[in-house]
Amino acid sequence: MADLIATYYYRPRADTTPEYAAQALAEEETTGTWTDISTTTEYVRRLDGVVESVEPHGNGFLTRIRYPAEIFEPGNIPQYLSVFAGNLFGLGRLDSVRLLDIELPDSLVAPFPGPRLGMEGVRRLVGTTDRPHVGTIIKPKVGLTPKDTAAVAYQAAVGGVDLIKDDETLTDQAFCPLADRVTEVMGMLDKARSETGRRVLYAVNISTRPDRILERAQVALDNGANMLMIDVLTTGFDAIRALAEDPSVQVPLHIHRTMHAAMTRNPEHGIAMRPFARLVRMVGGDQLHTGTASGKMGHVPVEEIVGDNESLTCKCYGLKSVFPVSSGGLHPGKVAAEIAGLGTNIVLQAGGGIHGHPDGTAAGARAMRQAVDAAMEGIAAEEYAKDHPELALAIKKWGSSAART
Ligand code: CAP
Ligand code: MG
Repeated sequence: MADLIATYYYRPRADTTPEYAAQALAEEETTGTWTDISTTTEYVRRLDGVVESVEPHGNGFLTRIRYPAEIFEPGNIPQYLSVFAGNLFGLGRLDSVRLLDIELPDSLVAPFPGPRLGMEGVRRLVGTTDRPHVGTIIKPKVGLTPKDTAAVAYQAAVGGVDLIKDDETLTDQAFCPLADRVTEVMGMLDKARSETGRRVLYAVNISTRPDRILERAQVALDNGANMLMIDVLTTGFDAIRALAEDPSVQVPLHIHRTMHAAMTRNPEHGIAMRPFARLVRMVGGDQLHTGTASGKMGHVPVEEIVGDNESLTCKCYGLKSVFPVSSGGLHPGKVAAEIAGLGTNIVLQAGGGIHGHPDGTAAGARAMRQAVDAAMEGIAAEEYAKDHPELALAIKKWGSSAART
């Protein structure tokens, strides 16, 4: 397949047939416009978008549009997005339209680096083979000093997390300068490692203007960072690419997707997570948030998240896998539901679900690890909690159910 196929769900305007609407979409994104024009010379026709199919689906229709590969500038993601995720969302002929997925030809993926470490590389760094990783987010989201941030990180590390991350709104504010934060946190993680023997990754949020992302990454790395975090939708796909392609950046990249729900949440209109997941894998993210089976932002069906995660881990384009991250409203009582829904190749992250534990952060981390151990051994959490007090206290506070938060 040499061309790019995009799949859309859509509802045509009342006065428009589904076929006409699909054709209007294909023309708008390739060689046409709202009316016929006299300037389209015959040789341009090779770039026409083609409606491959239209079929009823739910309240509307599905269409697959073939975009000739030649219309794309290889390696230029802003231009790719302008084609398959551009003007079409505003077309009046469609009452609603949602980009569901993109199938790219090898020629349009080849220019991209893909993940440097990938899921397998992150597992090797931490020393795991098949269990889910447990992560936490420093909470409160913003406000702590570097030293207090490090103190929270230390408690999470000795409690057993594999990963600690900044929250999506913490970057390099005056109340917690990035360089100081990295120095303090890494110092405390070294202390934890001397006591536990375990390496814990700390994803420092370096999100900033793309032309300064490498400079900020260097500041983090110079202060000992062993992982970098980028908010992909607010920072840009090519900021990740710049890091993945730079030989001085040899640490894994944790990709947060804040702002995604403005596009992914509405099942009738917007952009599903899957196209974003495919682009993040291409530009080199090693881990990516894709949602929870049972958490607080549960607006996407679990089977859709499973498919999104498969787009991160499938053997395709010769790219390494990306570690899917399940995060948002999770706590130890939800671990079994997450694993049942999303499997074990997952990073289970809990912020409030660790720092809100009645006995504090370290106990919250222990409770998460105990919940993972229970699920991996096929033992119900309530049963396992009978001789694991930290898990018992978490279940007493938050319960243990698959019901979304
Ligand atoms: C979770 C979180 C994450 C969201 C991201 C938050 O904290 O730190 O950013 O989960 O959502 O700020 O809400 P809690 P997604 O564990 O305390 O909920 O992964 O869907 O992008
Ligand atoms: Mg957050």
